Amino acid sequence: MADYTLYYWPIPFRGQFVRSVLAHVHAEWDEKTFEEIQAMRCASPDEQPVPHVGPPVLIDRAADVSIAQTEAILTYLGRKHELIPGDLVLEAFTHKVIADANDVLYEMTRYNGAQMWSDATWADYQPRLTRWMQIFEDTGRRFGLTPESGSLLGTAEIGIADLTAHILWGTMTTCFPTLRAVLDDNAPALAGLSDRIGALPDQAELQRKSNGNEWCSGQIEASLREVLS
Ligand SMILES: N[C@@H](CCC(=O)N[C@@H](CS)C(=O)NCC(=O)O)C(=O)O
Repeated sequence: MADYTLYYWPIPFRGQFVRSVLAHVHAEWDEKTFEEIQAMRCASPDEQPVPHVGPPVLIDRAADVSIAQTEAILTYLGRKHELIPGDLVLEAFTHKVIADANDVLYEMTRYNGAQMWSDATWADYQPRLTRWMQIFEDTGRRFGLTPESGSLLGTAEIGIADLTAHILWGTMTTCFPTLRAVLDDNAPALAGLSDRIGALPDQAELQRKSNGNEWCSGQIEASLREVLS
């Protein structure tokens, strides 16, 4: 029996943050089919293993517990597998990094696909996107991160904050290669960290298994590709 079961669409986006941690701790997990995810998403809350609106949902089989919301799942895995520093401030910073990442996803998908990108709105957004990159960069720099070495929060080992930063920026710039130069210009230490994590065998294997260059899928991804072309 697998250690975990993940309900998430067969794309990276929010699910990849969870997969990245599972791969990092060498957990075994299985993933539900599109139809199974859809059925659970549409079930009435009192019939769901954990009441939720959208995936990811993670089931920890041994503990017989189901968790929804990306941040809650990452926190759970982080605590369970000792990937969140015990220090109160660094723990708070870990939550901040996850929340920042979720804000970036929300903005990049124009509020979970509620609106589509146009050339004008994409151009208007550029200062804010580069500011997000600089926010991650400056967070790392304050904890000693350089393009060649270090971690986002200055920990000796890679933790949830590092994996989150890597999946956010590394996956995004792999799926949309024209954004890589923007990342290099605005956040070279962050880019270096993401590359180092991406080169780890488990993370490289996860990336290889990804569904081509798809990121968030659907009309919003098409609209992103349009403005980036
Ligand atoms: N805040 C939630 C957002 C969950 C969410 O929006 N999931 C998307 C996929 S990334 C979904 O399929 N939502 C279906 C829906 O909102 O009906 C989280 O971070 O997990």
